[in-house]
Amino acid sequence: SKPRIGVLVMSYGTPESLDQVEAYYTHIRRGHPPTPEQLKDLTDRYEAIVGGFFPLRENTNKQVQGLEQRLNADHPEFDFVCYQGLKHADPFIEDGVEQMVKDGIEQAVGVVLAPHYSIMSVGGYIKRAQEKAAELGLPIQFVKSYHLHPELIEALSDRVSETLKRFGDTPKDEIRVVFTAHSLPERILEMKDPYPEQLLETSRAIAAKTGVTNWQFGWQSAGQTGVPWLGPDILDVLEKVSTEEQVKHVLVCPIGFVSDHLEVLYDLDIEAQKKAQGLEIHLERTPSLNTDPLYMKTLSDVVFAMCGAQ
Ligand code: FEC
Repeated sequence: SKPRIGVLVMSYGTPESLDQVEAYYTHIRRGHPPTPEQLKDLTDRYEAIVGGFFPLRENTNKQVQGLEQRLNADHPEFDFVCYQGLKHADPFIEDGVEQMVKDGIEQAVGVVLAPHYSIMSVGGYIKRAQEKAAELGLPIQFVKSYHLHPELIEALSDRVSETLKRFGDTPKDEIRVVFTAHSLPERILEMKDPYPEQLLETSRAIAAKTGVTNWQFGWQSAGQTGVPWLGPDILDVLEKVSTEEQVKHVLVCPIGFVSDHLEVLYDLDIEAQKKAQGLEIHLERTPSLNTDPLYMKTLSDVVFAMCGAQ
């Protein structure tokens, strides 16, 4: 029979229903329950987004299925079985590892549905999976980042080029392209974290491939934790380019995210859109990757590359 390889596909996770938002939020806050105001604020944001309350769950399910199909089609000499492991919701990362062991998996690869490595993001997923796998004696290798994979750059560049067409006759150099990703606390800079530089590398690669010269990077979705987070925030970017440079057209491309979820559907499509309207900016956003075949190919490649590593 063919060698069987377990693939732990890790992603952020989302609540399954509105009454689970509190438990989810408490988990994100490392066991500290939110105040009633914080909980209401988050619940309101979930209620405001289109495409159902928790599109991330369905999108992640589809990505995991898509990756499994793609891996088995690309490498028929192996039997790939994908398992989900979520950071803040059921099934948790540890559950996914445990399930692999229960199913008799003896060789595994872990990958995160986020292209850029930070010790605070992808590093956290890997640490938890590694610890559980070590406890259960499962050999596992990890993909750390894939932010310059040619198929990923192609998929994102296609989206930028396509979405630029929504600005009609506006000359390309009058449209400011803003690449964004989730902000993190500023202390990652002291840790020499690769996250900011990897994000700039992705941005430069897309700009080069699409011939976009009028671009910049901006952060989004910073938390309110009482410590400084990386900036400038996208809302401040909009304000600044409007008042200081009279920019009237902005295309946001959230390169740090691969799926439709709260941070895209609320933070960009509702919050940033409202800010742009107030400034009379025409704002568009590139569509999320979701199960784009080029993204599935990217994941299949980087997972397969780690199979030889053990
Ligand atoms: O659609 C959904 O249900 C979930 C959307 C979602 C994604 C996501 C991705 C990232 N986060 C990252 C870092 C942090 C840090 C904190 C933090 C807090 C939240 C809260 C919600 C939330 N995040 Fe998230 N994140 C998503 C959702 N995130 C909700 C809590 C309320 C709020 O602050 O808005 C701060 C934790 C703390 O309080 O100490 C840090 C990073 C990513 C991108 C990489 C990845 O996907 O893992 C980094 C999707």
